[in-house]
Amino acid sequence: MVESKNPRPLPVPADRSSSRGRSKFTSAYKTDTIVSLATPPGISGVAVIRLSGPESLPMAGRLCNAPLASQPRHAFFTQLIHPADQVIIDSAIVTFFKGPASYTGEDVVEISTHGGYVNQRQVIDALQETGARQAEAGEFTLRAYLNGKMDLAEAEALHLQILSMSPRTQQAARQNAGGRLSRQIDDIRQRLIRIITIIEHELDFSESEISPTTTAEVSSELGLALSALRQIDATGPFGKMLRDGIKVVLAGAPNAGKSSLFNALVGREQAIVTDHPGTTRDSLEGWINMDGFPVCLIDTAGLNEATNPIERIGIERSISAIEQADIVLALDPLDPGKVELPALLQDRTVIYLRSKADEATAAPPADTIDTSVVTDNGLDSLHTALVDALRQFVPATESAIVSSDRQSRGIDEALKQLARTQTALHEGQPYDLIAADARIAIDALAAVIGDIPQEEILGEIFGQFCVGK
Ligand SMILES: Nc1nc2c(ncn2[C@@H]2O[C@H](COP(=O)(O)OP(=O)(O)OP(=O)(O)O)[C@@H](O)[C@H]2O)c(=O)[nH]1
Ligand SMILES: [Mg+2]
Repeated sequence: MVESKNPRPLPVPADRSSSRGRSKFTSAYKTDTIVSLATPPGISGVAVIRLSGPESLPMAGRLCNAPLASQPRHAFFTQLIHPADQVIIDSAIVTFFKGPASYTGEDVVEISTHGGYVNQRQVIDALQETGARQAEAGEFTLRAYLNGKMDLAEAEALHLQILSMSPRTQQAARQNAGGRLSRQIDDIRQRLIRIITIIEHELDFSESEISPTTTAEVSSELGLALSALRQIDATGPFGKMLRDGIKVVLAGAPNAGKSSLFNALVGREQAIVTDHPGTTRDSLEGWINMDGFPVCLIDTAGLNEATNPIERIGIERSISAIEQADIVLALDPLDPGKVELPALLQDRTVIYLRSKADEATAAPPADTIDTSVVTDNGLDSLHTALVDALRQFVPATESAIVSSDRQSRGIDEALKQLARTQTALHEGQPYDLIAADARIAIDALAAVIGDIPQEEILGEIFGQFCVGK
């Protein structure tokens, strides 16, 4: 995956007076060898157990007699024998990765045993009896980060890649896990460092006189940095959609056929359908993969003048779901243009569907798609319209896609500082102040990549990983 970079300084707590969480990232690090199941627990063909740390090799060596050290990265077939009672636990394929050429940068041993609940547990228990400690969530990747095998943006992308439920999310995450976002951020950072160098060079010659050439050069570099960063920042909303799903909400009067269409789109009878108006009381979510996009489809209670309190709450929920929608499907068997959508929708995409088209007698109103779940008529056209609408969210830029809220916050902070730097430059403020603003932006970008590790941030990121990663 990532070529080995320099090890990082150990993280500092944001609040240096606090020792909360310190042991996890500092004192325990490198002094012990950790073990965990790297595959999901349960019935499976194979289970992979991973050991990382200075004692990995001797610990694994106590369970098997394969000459692991003689040939790193070689898969040895061996019996696993419990060191205490010499009972055979299982046969396994064991591979040794000599640090730093390993996932964590430390000595790593991977043991592939037969799957199931008992085998892997017995192997892990035996390794713990030899002194290995159960790894905490994300601890292998934390060590990889601390050993400079990947930066924070790459670690977050890797997490997203593992969690991704749609090909497009996986693709964006994989590119960032390979360092795409980090490289783009680093290019901008280098540009800002160049600005500071130009300024400092100028200040060496004159404390007061700044040549127009220098101002023009700084302004041009700053402009390029700003536009590159704005392009990355603009991918934030799409990145969020890839992570959280693109919300497509079905809206319309009671009995319009919303739940029937919801079921047709999710491919199962998830929502209750009856001919009784007001069947759906609560909003209901179903996930579908459409053209590689993760779509969160939401069925809602029919919009009408509610007469009882339960219905009223349901309708309030419908309105709130419609307001948060990325795309609205407005349904009505007569004229979907008449569906009363909340005023807040602004420029949101609304696709108008004349439902129950199999029962229609008149020609459809303009700009509506005729659909019927009885004949399946129009479902293809709806699919095409939806995919067109989804594709409009893909940013028209070559930029890497921001893959976490934390990254978005850091990029926003850097943008804010750079806008200040630009204003200061145009106002002709002293150059050392301009350089100081640019430095703050550089630090904000460094934090996105994680060059200045902070314990709380590491906890937030790696704590979300599964155990064994
Ligand atoms: N003929 C025909 N009937 C349909 C179609 N879609 C839904 N229906 C019927 O219309 C009635 C209401 O359907 P639902 O899907 O429950 O409608 P809804 O909009 O979810 O209704 P509420 O939950 O009450 O808001 C049911 O009897 C469905 O069988 C369709 O395409 N053609
Ligand atoms: Mg319904």
